[in-house]
Order: sequence, then structure tokens, then C-alpha cells
Amino acid sequence: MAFGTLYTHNPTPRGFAIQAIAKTNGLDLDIVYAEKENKENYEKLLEYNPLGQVPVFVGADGFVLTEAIAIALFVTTQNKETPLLGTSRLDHLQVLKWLSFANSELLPNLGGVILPLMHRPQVIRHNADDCLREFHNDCRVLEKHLSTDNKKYLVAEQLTLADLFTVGTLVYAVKVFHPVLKVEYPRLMEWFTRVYEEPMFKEVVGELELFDVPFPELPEHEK
Ligand SMILES: N[C@@H](CCC(=O)N[C@@H](CS)C(=O)NCC(=O)O)C(=O)O
Repeated sequence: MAFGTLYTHNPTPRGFAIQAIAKTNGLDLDIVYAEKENKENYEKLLEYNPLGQVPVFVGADGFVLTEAIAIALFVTTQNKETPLLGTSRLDHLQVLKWLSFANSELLPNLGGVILPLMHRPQVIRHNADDCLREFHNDCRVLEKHLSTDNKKYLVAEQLTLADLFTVGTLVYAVKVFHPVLKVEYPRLMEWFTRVYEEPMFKEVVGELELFDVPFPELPEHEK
């Protein structure tokens, strides 16, 4: 029986290392190509990741993991003796640093240049409307995640780095979009406030000053 299924594109640079390491670690992965044109596979992918993005890992036991870096670390750490994370804590952090650099810096930049040459649709966010639509999709992911089992925090029963970092990225979104976020994403806003109010966070970031400025809204049919 396979270790799990990897939803991916043919090809996707975000999947190469994951597949290579799985193979090295003796983990059998079923590969499912889930481009939009592969309608049936794409529909399945959406059940696991409403953003429609790959890679997504679905374990034989039903465990679902999205986000390339998390999947790469999951597959790598199946081998407790793996040399692929370096040998010290500092190596480990440098590995994370390069994963983040490649994933959020190199790839989006390259995609913006190479995809048009391949006559593939541009997937990076190329104007404010696109970004706004994707931002709302991201908010829906957070809202659904937090609503499931009444979660107080993203990962555990208590605050983790995931909460602090993600709330940090949302501070300006809340300052600008608060009227709409409060209505559309109540759980997200509760969680945001809970984390923001943590003394360790608020003492550094300061009082949350909400702006009263005009902001773009999704057209009615996209809400
Ligand atoms: N943050 C995600 C980004 C994944 C991503 O953008 N994947 C691309 C392929 S490499 C994709 O699925 N694009 C399709 C889309 O965004 O609609 C991750 O790191 O896994």
C-alpha cells in the first residue's frame, strides 16, 4: 500500500524535491496530476485544498497536508536519521530559510517569466483585483480551519509561532479591511484579536489602530 497520494502538476517544481526524498526514504507515493484541465482530479484536489493549489499530500490514513514546505519536511522527517536537514539546529534553520526563499521569492518570480513563455496561464497575482480575490480565498481557508472544532489557535490548544507569524502578516489587512472582515470572517477576527492581545505581541506591535479609509471590495458575484 502506498504511503500516500501527492496531488501535483505535470510538472511542478514545488513537487520535485518531495518526490525525490520520498523515493530515497522508501515511501511509495501515488501521483495524481490535478491541473484544471484534468477536471476529475482537480475537483478532488479542491476537496483537500480549496485554493486549488498543489502540491497536496493525502496520507493512506487520511492525513491531509497542504503547502509545499510542510510536505517536504513531513516526507523528509519520515527518516529519523535523515542527513537532509543538516546536522545542527542552525543548519536546520538555514534549511528552512532556503526553503522559504525558494518558495516565496524565486518561484513566483520565475513563474511570472516562464509561464507566459510556455503559454500557461499566469498564476501569480498580477493585479489588485486578483490579489483581492486570492486574499478572500485565503481568509476563507483560515475561517474554515478555525471554525472546525472551535479552534482557538491554528495548530495546538495553545499559542504557537504559526499564530504569531500569521497574525503578523494580517495586521495591515485588518487595519484596512476591518469592516468587511468582521462581517465575513468572524472566527478569523476572534482569533486575530486573541493573538494580537497576547502581551508578548501587543507590547511590540502597539495598539491596533483601525483605519477609516476606502477599500476595494469583491464584486457581488464573487462574494
Ligand atoms: N503556498 C503554496 C503555493 C502552491 C502553488 O502556488 N502551487 C502552484 C503550482 S507550483 C499552483 O498550484 N498554482 C495553481 C493556482 O494557484 O491556481 C505552497 O507553497 O505549496
